[in-house]
Amino acid sequence: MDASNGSQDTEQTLDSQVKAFFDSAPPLQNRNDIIQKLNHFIQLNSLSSENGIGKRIVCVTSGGTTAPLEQRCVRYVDNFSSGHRGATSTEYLFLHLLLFLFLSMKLFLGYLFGDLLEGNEYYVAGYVECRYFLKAGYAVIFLYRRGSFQPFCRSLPDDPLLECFEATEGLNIQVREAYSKAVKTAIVDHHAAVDSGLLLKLPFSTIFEYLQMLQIISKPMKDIGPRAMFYLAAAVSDFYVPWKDMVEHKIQSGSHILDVKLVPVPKMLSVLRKDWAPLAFCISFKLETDSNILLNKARGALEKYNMHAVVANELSTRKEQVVVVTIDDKITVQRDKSKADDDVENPLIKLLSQRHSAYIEDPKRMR
Ligand code: PAZ
Repeated sequence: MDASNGSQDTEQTLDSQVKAFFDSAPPLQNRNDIIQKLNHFIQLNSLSSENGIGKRIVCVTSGGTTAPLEQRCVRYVDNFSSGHRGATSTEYLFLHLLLFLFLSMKLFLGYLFGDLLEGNEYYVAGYVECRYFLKAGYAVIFLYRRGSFQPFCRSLPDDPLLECFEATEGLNIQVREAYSKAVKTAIVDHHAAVDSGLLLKLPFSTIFEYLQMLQIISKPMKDIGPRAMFYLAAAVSDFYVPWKDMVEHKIQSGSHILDVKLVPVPKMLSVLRKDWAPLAFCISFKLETDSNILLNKARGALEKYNMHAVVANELSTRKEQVVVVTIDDKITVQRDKSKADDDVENPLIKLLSQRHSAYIEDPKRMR
């Protein structure tokens, strides 16, 4: 068999594995609702631009998928991911945007009260800055694991309702002083992002839900070409029990051995890149616990799935440092340790959004 036949066979195997996965997956309960919200979101953000081209839209995936062991699921295989990476990255994707809104206001005021303020200079400066931040701003589809970290809510304690609020003597509810800043940020920034149509949050739990939703999202994302970005930080199950092989009822504890056969999840990153949204800018993540193999594995994923970049991270240092692996670069990105509240996602998003800009200008140059 020659090499081309070999790769055709592999593609056919992958295609049939993908088909088998989706054919046997339990249908998404709120499929139509998701499609409707998504289309509305993408339409809104595709139109809203000063040059008529539309905003960049990123799908951030966050948290871990579960692999159920029973159809009426009581037990499942899970992984450690907290969703911190996805939630934090989303905030930094917006940071540019909040600045943009601020500058828009400045622009508007400059226009109205140009003479009273600093005249045309003020207006022109605002306009130039606006254009810059419009370029950097993203609308975000946040595909997240139910119960994982949420954008703008990272500083809240584990049990926010009970820990952040207290009853006064008159039985009114008030925010505890210690949490007033965190609560204000969570409410104001989160609602501002959602209400202005710039943040769409879609929750998943199982690997079946996650992959069906990713496929649904990629359809309208395909239409916006290189302005679409996938930032795939979710920890996706490598193995699962196909729905048709799964027992219906709770597995009984009588036997000494739990005999469950898990099979590999089809490699959807290839399908996303090749078929679902071939022009989108695609970033995947690679996590390892052994730093000696991390960069080779990341490089392998970059080539195998034809990603534009793979972010390599090691479990114990993942909040301090990551390495962005591209076809011709390995860039170490670190949190600014001199600032207590800096996150590694701050320089990471800056770098990736610059790379995305270069890609939009010339998609062929970057692959
Ligand atoms: O969710 P979190 O902040 O606790 O961890 C983030 C992460 C390590 C899951 C992410 O950076 C990552 O590497 N995701 C891909 C994991 C993988 O499948 O290799």
